[in-house]
Amino acid sequence: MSGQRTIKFFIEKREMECKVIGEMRASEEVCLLSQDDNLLEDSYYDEQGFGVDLLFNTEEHTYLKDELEQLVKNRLSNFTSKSLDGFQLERYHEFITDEEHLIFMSSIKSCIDIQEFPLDKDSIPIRIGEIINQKLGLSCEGMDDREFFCLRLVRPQKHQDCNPPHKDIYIDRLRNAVNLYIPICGSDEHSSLSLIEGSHKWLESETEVSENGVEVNGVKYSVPAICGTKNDFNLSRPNPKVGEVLFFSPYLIHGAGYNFNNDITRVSLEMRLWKS
Ligand SMILES: O=C(O)CCC(=O)C(=O)O
Ligand SMILES: [Fe+2]
Repeated sequence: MSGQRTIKFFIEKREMECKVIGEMRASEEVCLLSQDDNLLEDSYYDEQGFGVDLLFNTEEHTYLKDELEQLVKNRLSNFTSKSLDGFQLERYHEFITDEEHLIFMSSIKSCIDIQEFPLDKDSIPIRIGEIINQKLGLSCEGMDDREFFCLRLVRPQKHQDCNPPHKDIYIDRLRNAVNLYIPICGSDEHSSLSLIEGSHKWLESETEVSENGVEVNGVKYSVPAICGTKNDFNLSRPNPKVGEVLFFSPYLIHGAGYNFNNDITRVSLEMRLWKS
């Protein structure tokens, strides 16, 4: 099926609509997770597909935020026409126009080299590995062992800043991993990443999936969108607090982390770990 249509789902009981333009693809009666590494299988979190736990103390979090603020400010100076005096991450949306934001985001889409990560990068796979009982690392063969982290800046009330509900694993190189969502600022019950508990174990035939390159609310995405489910299409927001991490299976339906706040940008880090 092709053409334009409106998909509907709920985020914490709030009804959302997205305009989707693109082809749908056939889906099989198979659970993709059962063919790959399930990094949560030896943990308490296997059934729900995600968990929240402590990652940084207050001092580490403050340092991380300050350093990322400086990193964004330095990079932003090449993209925005506005003065960056008094720049703060949570006020990012005041320092950039719509057009400049989309260009800036596509410039950091391929993510930032791990050398620029402000804290000890190796402590992260160790800590998550302890929680889920795995030996983990930041590098993956499918990515030429390149190690990186990604930054997400989601402006308030701008629905084009967010990806639609999706599973990362439709992109081959993102399979076999565990994903991390690390809140930096502005991440709360109205803006943090949403997901469908347990959906990592659904059969493909239980969802309606678009082809790659689908357009959602006027923006093209490289990852296919989940456009419908046979089960309830209800997403929830686990809402990790400052200093915590949300770790989740990339086979889980997630995304649609719209920022419903009025005046604060949500900034979060995205990292992926694989078996090492
Ligand atoms: O933070 C978001 O809104 C999206 C994150 C995401 O899709 C991911 O980490 O794979
Ligand atoms: Fe994702």
